Amino acid sequence: MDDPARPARALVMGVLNVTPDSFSDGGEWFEQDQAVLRGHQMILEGADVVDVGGESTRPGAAPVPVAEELRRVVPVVEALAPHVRVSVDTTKAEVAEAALAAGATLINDVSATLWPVAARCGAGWVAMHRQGTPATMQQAPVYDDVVAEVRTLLTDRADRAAAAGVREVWIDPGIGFGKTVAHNLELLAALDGLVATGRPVLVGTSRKSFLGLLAPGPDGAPAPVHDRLAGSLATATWALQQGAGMVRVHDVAPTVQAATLVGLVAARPGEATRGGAGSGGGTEEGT
Ligand code: HH2
Repeated sequence: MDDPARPARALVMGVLNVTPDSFSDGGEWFEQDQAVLRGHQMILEGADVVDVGGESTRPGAAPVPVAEELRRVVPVVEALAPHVRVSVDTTKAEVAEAALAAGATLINDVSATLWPVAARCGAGWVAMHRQGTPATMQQAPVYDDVVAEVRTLLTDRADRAAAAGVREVWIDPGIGFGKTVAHNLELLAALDGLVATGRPVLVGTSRKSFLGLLAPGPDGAPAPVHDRLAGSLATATWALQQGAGMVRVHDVAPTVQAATLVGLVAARPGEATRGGAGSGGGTEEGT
């Protein structure tokens, strides 16, 4: 471990939606000042990347015109980029280009089509898998083999991006994007197969609806969006343990804690059962 104050761990991408209608934080950071403050808060909480988005991708979300998306995203990117790595969550080439010019260095692309922009601008690129568009994607997602189809699409796009000259290419199975609960669970169970492709893997499960459906309250209703932290942390931890290089989350501080723990355990095979000499051992609060 190089720096004991900052142990090696996978990356945490904090979600910053400058939108009125995102599924879990819509309207919370729609004012630019509030968005920038939230970005700084996430930096203090340990976010490695802040992912700025100006268009919701939730099922049924209304499309946002380019000019409006630019208005939402660019000033926030400009304010945060001197302080943290910023990615732009967009499917529009114009918005990606403007955000890169404002200081972003990573395009988070849920359409998996913007690699030419990344190549032209020398930026990193995330290729996410989705079936359909926000208008239709959750109506009746169907796959013969969800794991194989997602892997094939992502490796194909990643290879094209690399051939076009993009040096940093992430792949993301797109949890919740045209997937049933069973599809999401299958993809999470098979994450090691995506990791084995050799591309760095990003996973976003944070607060998503399958977590609510899998954690119903006493009345049988799905857990509401702000009651999904346990599922978000459990699935982020699972993803990291399977070898994901980055998780995309709304709750940065607890995820950084979880990622740090995963990193510490992964770096010390055998130590846990030997009592952890030099690891701090127990504390006065107990073990
Ligand atoms: N999920 C959302 C948006 N962007 N990008 C990647 N790479 N992976 C994801 O899983 C992913 C993503 C949806 O979450 P959120 O941004 O909170 O909601 P909304 O799209 O409603 O703004």
